Amino acid sequence: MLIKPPNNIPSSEITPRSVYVRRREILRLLGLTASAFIAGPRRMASAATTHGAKLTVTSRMVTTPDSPTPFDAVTGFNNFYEFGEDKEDPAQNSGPFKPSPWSVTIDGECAKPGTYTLEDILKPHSLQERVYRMRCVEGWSMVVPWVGFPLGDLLKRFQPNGNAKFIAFTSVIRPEEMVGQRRRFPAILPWPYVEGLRMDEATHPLTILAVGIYGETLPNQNGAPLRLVVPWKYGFKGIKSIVKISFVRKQPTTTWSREWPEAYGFYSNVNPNVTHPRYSQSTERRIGDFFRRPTLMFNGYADQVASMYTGMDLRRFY
Ligand SMILES: Nc1nc2c(c(=O)[nH]1)N[C@H]1C(S)=C(S)[C@@H](COP(=O)(O)O)O[C@H]1N2
Ligand SMILES: [Mo]
Repeated sequence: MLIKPPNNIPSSEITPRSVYVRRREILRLLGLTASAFIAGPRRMASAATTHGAKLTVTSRMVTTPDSPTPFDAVTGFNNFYEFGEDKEDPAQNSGPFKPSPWSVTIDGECAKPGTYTLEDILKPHSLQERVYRMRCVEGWSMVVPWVGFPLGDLLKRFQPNGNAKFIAFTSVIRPEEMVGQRRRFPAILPWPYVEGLRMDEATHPLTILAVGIYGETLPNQNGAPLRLVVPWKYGFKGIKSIVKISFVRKQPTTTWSREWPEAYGFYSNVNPNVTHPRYSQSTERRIGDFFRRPTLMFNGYADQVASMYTGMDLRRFY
């Protein structure tokens, strides 16, 4: 059971999340940025990530002329609150997590619901490399060479019916292996982490399930063994360590819109024109760069995805 503090504790006695977050922002603004961390010897030592098994990749799609963010940054600077709130926590704390064996439950509005082993989930799909720009709502961005396959190809196999309008995703709950899930009073987030996509977004050819980065199986901190990647949306839509994929009728709840609905909507499309109460969305800092660069509409993927949102007020449906 998740126990939250009663609402009548005076706010002076508890540290609101915004204060924790602000403290980290201040550190970052003081120059303790990811690039600074990664350049430092202490950081190098703690960021050393065990390499995964080599994956066989059959094709490659590069969607940006920018070079990929170095492996040590992609694996050393992460958000994965199940392993803690700070960017270096996932790399440091995810060692005890065991992504194998793994199974995924497919349920809801489809002809073939069931619980499948990861091997069964992956068997019919050939793996592709997809080099995507990624943009976190906090203002940093990366270029990541993912290895995966289109989510739409997987969804088809389970034969969704006409009621399947959205896909809901659920992450694993394993407090024994995930130190961030053991925190109480208050819990870091309500577990499990959940996300969702509209059916057309889920089946868009750019939307992939990833099993690797840099030609190797995913490190734990990046969402082993299976995570979502939707490059025109903010990073938090890319739910990690997925255990359930549900075909649903109604727009599902998502972790961050439940936490702070004014800041995080269901769509969460990268949009420099929609302001966020804490982080600027108009520019971003590519990890490894010194200067910020403008953030592009739909993270630069407008040509491929804008038509899905024709006629929608994207300030209202943020
Ligand atoms: N289960 C789970 N998935 C998650 C998160 C999380 O805390 N828990 N963080 C999200 C956020 S905020 C970001 S920016 C991306 C980061 O993915 P990366 O570490 O592979 O760059 O994962 C997303 N997926
Ligand atoms: Mo994020």
